[in-house]
Amino acid sequence: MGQQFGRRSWAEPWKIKMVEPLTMTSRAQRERALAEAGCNTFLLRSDDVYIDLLTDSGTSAMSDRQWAGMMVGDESYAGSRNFYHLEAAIQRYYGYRHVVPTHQGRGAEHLISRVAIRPGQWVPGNMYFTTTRAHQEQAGGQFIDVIIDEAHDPSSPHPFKGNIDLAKLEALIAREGAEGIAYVSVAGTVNMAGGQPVSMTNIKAVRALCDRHGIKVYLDATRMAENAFFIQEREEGYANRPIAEILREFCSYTDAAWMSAKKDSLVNIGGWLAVNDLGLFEELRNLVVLYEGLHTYGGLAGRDMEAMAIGIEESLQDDYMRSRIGQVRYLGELLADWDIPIVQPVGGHAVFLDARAFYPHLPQAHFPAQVLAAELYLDSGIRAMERGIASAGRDPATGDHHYPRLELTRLTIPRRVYTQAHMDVVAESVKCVWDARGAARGLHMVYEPRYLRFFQARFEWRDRSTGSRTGQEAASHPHPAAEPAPV
Ligand code: PM9
Repeated sequence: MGQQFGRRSWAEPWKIKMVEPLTMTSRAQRERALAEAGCNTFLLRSDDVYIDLLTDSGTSAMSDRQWAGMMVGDESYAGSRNFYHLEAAIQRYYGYRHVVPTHQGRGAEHLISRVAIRPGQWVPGNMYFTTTRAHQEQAGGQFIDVIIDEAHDPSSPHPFKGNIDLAKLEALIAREGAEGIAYVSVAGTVNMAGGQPVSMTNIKAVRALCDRHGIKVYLDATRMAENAFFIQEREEGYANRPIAEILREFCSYTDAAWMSAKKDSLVNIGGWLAVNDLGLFEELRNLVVLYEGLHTYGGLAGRDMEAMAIGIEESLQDDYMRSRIGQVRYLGELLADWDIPIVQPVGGHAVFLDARAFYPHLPQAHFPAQVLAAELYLDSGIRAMERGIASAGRDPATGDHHYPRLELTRLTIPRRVYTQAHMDVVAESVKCVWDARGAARGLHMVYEPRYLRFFQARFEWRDRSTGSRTGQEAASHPHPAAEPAPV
């Protein structure tokens, strides 16, 4: 008790009004379900999942205010009042002048990539993201990673592992010229690095460098509210500034943003593009009608836009964000206390397990992070996601696998959904899988889709003693490397 004196814990600044039962399954049921899913957690039915940490995307619990907002949806085809509420919220909190709604983040990525990239141009960014890079490549661009080296090291304690390495960016500009660069693609926080933030100092320096060369800076704002929390916590001069103010200042150093509102903004569906340049806006507003819907709904119902407008405001409350990050950190600290290898520092939306450190006996081509997600599901019905070689896909030029330095399994925490007790259960299951790590065997891919393969790929277990594919599996499924998918 003495040790507890003076302690002040955080707690969620809300209480629970409605509950949704979870499904408990037996080990035998999970073995069957995982086999049917080709050992890919994306292919599991959610009814076979106990605690769902696949993603924080579209999985938030909405507030009573958001649900009330759903009831005042204006479903007019054109000029819905909910669009104007959304537009006003984005202008107020993110600070951009013009807004184009889209059905979700990748809808926005598609449009901005088509409009802003000329074939052959480079798109430097602070680590790739799967859908972002896919759209940049589809538009003829070539993504190039200019994040600081520390981001690729799971144990580096750097407080802003999402930062852009200015020397790398400058070298690229010197080599290719400003004309060869479509724009600088900055994401805050950086998903694939472990939800790691970008500092205000860094974005200001990127802005200054790009201004010298006349290059645009575009922001993936998907988890920028969480990024703003880390600036408040870690960067000098920001401790007493509200998250909302920090967010707006950060955005002010960028020319445009795209958003998957399914994350920060606490909604189940939605996205947007926001830009300052009128000419760019007109191009985007024209293109949206071809792919998403009219420029005042962009593939969304009026009620979705209303929930998003309210969610934006709720996502920027300081006490909410403290509990949001606090919950993720709580899980990370439980695991770190047991010396389980995770990406440090713990990021904004997830705890990332270091699958290389779990399974040093498995080569990366045997999909260790996929193995870890499968083992965790088998142990307890908890669903995680692979963020390693399967997610990284193939080089479109050579057809070879990308071999990312980070081979991670993501325990993604939905917002306002699970309790601290759920986090305890998750940590205990990870500990069981950690204790049994020596017995894990690898996987091989038996079906590889052309685009974003991690979503729908199928795997089979390798032979336990030799690590090789079994004769029957090898005969019925050609090795994927023999037939590179033309991404
Ligand atoms: N992120 C995630 O689970 C959902 C799909 S990929 C597994 O992390 C960023 C930084 C994202 C993101 C989606 C998108 C695309 C863009 N940028 O899913 O299309 O993390 O709304 O957004 C996912 P949409």
